Order: sequence, then structure tokens, then C-alpha cells
Amino acid sequence: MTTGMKLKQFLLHEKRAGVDLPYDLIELIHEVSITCKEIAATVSRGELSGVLGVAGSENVQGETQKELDIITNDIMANHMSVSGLVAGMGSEEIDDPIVVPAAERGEYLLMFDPLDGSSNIDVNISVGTIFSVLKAPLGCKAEPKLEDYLQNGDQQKAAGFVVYGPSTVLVLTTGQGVNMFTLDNAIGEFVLTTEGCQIPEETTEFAINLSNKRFWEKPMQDYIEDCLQGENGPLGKRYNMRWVASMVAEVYRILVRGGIFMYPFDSRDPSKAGKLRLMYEGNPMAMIIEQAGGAASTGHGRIMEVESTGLHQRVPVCLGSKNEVEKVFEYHARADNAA
Ligand code: AHM
Ligand code: MG
Repeated sequence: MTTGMKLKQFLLHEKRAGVDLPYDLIELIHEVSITCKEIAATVSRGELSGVLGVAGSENVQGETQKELDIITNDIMANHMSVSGLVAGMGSEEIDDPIVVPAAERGEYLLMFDPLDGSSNIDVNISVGTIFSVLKAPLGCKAEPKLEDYLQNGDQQKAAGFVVYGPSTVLVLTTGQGVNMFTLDNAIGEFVLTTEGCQIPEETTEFAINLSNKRFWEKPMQDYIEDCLQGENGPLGKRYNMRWVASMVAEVYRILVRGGIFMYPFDSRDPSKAGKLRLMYEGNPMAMIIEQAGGAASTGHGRIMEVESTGLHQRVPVCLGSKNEVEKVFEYHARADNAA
């Protein structure tokens, strides 16, 4: 009976059962979970913390930073840089890789978005932390170079996110399925509450920011048009729509009851292939979704096969229930073939 086990206890249990999980990876995941407890406590204080609102600065992507973006970034970066487990880190909020002192270096690279969906923080809607773990090619022996980070999603050793909602839940994969751990505030531990999440293959629920429709490519416009026609349209189904504007909340919902989430390529800024970032949003979410039996695509192919060219590279994202993601892929393939 594994349900009810604490996070580290469960990972050690899996290792003893034969899962390929190095001890330092278990430690790393455990340390990340500790920082997420600190972030959960910070976020839950809301207006009491006196740090809601914008910080007056922009990140490398030209987005306005919230004070909490910076505070939560520092919580993660400061804690993990003295954990002895990472050789370097990359964060949504920091332009360049975060350097770890030589004496503190470990074997892994940690990519993270410390507070995803942070535009929601002032309106008290769920936000979260997303992370992706890669192996540092030179281990702890040298300071990682930028190219060391530029690995495909398929090379991830672990991926996860924590959603700070009515309850705080850690969703984790180490490549052996997806498990969920709910934070029990009474004991200060993440406790296993769902083992082996499976996303239903079929869905009638889509999530997309429809206000951007005029900027999308034709196949994406066509797919959504067909969804909106409901049971009498070419897809023959009555669809429901959700948009939380918080990817962690959308992916969590999809893991629980299925659905499809899209942040497609759009033409607002041709230099950016969509809004979401490959290394700390697209790839970790893709690994989680695939490990739960879903699919994660750019519309043209698997997200985790996209060649990584930069720490803050953008990627079109379409993920969730397998058969629905496949449909979106077919709309793109048809358009490609016609061209
Ligand atoms: P962020 O990392 O700056 O918070 O941006 C990512 C978020 C996602 O969580 C969410 O899906 C998307 O931005 C919402 O975008 P929009 O404001 O266009 O609806
Ligand atoms: Mg984000």
C-alpha cells in the first residue's frame, strides 16, 4: 500500500522495487519539494505578505515581473545552489544560467519556472512552480556551459510541477508514470494521494486563449472553428471550454479528467514561436502528459523532440488527451500536405 507514503519514502520504496532512481536524484526532488513548501507558504499569505503587484522590472522575455516572481525565483535558486545536487540552473526569471559555486556542484541541471501563471496571483487564482531535471554532461567537474543545458525533452531525468490551489499538490514523473502528492500542512509533508495518473484518451473539453484567434495559423483556426460547431459540426461533439491562464492548473485538470490545452504558434511576434518556453514549461509538461498516457505536440511533432537552441526558447504547445491532440496534428498535416 503506497498511497499515504511521504514523497521521499515513496521514491526510496520505488528504488528498492527496482526503479532506476539514483540517490542524488531522489535527494534533488526532495529538496525541490522543500522549496515548493516555502513558496506555497509565501504565496498563501496573499495580501498579508505586502508583496503583491508588479516589481517594476522585466525579465529577459520582456514580460513584466511580479515581486513574487523574483521572490520565488530567489527561494528556489538560493536553496538549490547550496544543495550539493545541481551543477547549474536555468530560470524563467534570469537571463543566463545560474552559476553554482564549485564546492557545491552536483550532477544535475535544474530548469524551473518559479511562479507559473503569476498574472493570476493578484486575483487569487491557482499558480504553480514547474521544474525539469537534466543530467549535467560533465557532472560536478566543471561549470556547465550554455550548450550543456540545450538538451531535448527526451533527455529529462525527472519533471514535475506544484500547483498552489485550494490544496498544494506536487505532480511528479521520473519516467515511470505520474504520481501526485498532496501537501499535508499538519505534518509539513507531501503525501502520495494518486499513483499512476492516466489521462482519458477522449475528451470534449478544450482550453485555449480564444482572444488570440486572429494571430493563429489556419489549421489551428480551423480546428477551433470545428470544435465550436459542436455536435452538428465535422467533429460531431459538443465541446466545453476552459481557460484559467495558469498552465499548471490546466495541466492538473487534464491529468484528473482529460482535456486538451493549447498555446499555439501565433503571428504577434514572428521571432517567438508562441508564448510558452520549451525548457521549463513545454518539456516538463510534455514528459508528465506522455507519462500519463496523453500526447504533447507542437502541432507538427512531439514537443520533447524539438531541438533546443536557447534557455528561453519558445514552443507552440498542444497537449492532453491523446486522440484529441492527434486530431490537431491531423489538421496541421493536412494543411502541410495541401501546401
Ligand atoms: P508566465 O510563465 O509568465 O506565467 O506565462 C505562462 C502562462 C501560462 O501559465 C498560461 O497558460 C499562459 O501564460 C496564459 O497566457 P495568457 O495571459 O495569454 O492567457
Ligand atoms: Mg510560466
